[in-house]
Amino acid sequence: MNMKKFILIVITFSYLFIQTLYAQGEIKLNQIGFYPDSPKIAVVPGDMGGEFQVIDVETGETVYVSALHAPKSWEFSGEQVSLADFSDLTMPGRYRVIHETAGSSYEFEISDEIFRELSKASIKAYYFNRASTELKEEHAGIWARPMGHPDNVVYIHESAASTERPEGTVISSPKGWYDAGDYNKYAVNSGISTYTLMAAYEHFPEYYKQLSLNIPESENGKPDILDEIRWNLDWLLTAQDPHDGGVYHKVTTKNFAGVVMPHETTADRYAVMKSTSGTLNFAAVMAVAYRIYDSYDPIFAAKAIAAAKRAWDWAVQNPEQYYIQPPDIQTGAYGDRNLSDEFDWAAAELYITTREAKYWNARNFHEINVGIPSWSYVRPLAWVSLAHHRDKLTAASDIDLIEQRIIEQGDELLEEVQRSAYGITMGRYERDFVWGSNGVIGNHSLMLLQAYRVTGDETYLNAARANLDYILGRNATGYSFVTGFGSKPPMFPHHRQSAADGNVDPVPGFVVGGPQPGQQDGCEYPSDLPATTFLDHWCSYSTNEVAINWNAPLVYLIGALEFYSSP
Ligand SMILES: [Ca+2]
Ligand SMILES: [Ca+2]
Ligand SMILES: [Ca+2]
Repeated sequence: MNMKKFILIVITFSYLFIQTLYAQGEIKLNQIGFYPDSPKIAVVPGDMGGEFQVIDVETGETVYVSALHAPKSWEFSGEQVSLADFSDLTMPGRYRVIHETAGSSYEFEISDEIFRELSKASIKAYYFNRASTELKEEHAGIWARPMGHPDNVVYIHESAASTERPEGTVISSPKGWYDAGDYNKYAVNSGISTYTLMAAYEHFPEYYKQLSLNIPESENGKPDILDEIRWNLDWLLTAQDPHDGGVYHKVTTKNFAGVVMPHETTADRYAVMKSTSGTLNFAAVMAVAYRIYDSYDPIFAAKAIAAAKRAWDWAVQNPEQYYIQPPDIQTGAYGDRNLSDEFDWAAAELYITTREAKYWNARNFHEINVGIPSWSYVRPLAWVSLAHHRDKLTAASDIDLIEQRIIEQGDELLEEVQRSAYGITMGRYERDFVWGSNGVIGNHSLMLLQAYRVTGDETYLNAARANLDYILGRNATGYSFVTGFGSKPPMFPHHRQSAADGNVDPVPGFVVGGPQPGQQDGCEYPSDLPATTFLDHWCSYSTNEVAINWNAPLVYLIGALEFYSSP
């Protein structure tokens, strides 16, 4: 036996020894890894104390040893945990964290561009959810599928009937993204989702201009993220009634489809009720679209801003047309009885784009706070856009106010990071562990990143990085919550295509809803606690569904980290 072979065998054995001695995944960390210069934290369960080691998995050598932090308890998972901080380890490579009593983490990597593939996949998830098109193998690989929902025949529902478009009128409303695990299209949830992707581009255009997603538009010379967003904007434009500017709340079947592929559903599709909430979301998004698309497609951009103004005018005329689910429609309602935040957001975007003081003056920005964005609470998005454009606004606005609001929100979130046993923001607000909790932490991160952008203080950036660590494995469930990424990703998301396609691996790049104690689906859960009530099962639509509004802040977060961490 030559020496080389001998060494290889020794390495293999020591590696296998490490693998068998320590249960993998007991120590929780980001299962993809870390940038060389970013903080690196693992969470060790229990209160055993002592030292932890970082092992190079190729050589089997211990490359870092340090003491665990003092244990803290985390009420959301009913655990005591200690943080293991190995931020000083900056050498690129593949590693594992071990502790002699607690066990081992999964393997992870330290590298530049560590989240580049995840960044692409999180955007490409939208491509996989495109309505009205075939997904070809050259773009979709094993997830190729025939076209579903052409939506060139959509009936005006009784609730949406008008003089010009009586009940049963046929309109064409193709394209758009399927909202979630289901196959319907909702103006309200499209609002925050499409906005957040556009904000990612608006804030980091240099990063996205070079990011190729291998989608059908990859060779057209325009940024692929803009091509992907456009697929939904094209649909959204068709959801506006050209006769009055009001926007249909949704394009939907009457009931949810079974567990079938898109092309296997044939139920009629309806445009349902114009709503103030849908119309204001539309106004905000189309106002942003003008800014994003004007240099690539000025004709489209002009159409978008004109549509935004008409939508705003309709909403001002119809300020309380709250969505009411008609008795024969069973799909998602996205009902919202407080539209002051939608008015604030649409006003802010129209003001930024048009520079007309009347939009700023339509609302009282000095009297409103920030908060965390969600589909029903979009006021923070106004502050995000105002902060990005603050140096170019007219005298009508107030730069100091905008910066102050963003920093206050960032500081509120940092307080929780310092208190938290897991070193993250989850738990700051009573409703953090709610349906779509992974969207919540994504939106916490979005707001932290705005505070970083305003101040340059890396404490905010590092808190956002910690939140991504949570999504990718540094959490009490031990899962990486993104399909296709990490050592223990969800395999059975509540996503009809993934469940019906015959592939073992689910469609990649989707973050699942995440833990929350509601158990609205009646599945059998291993826990009742907020941070551990999670089930990787089709049954669990309350913790394991996917949705366009949960992926969007993840896209933003990863893109921002890749942008700021470029060497
Ligand atoms: Ca392109
Ligand atoms: Ca609202
Ligand atoms: Ca499958």
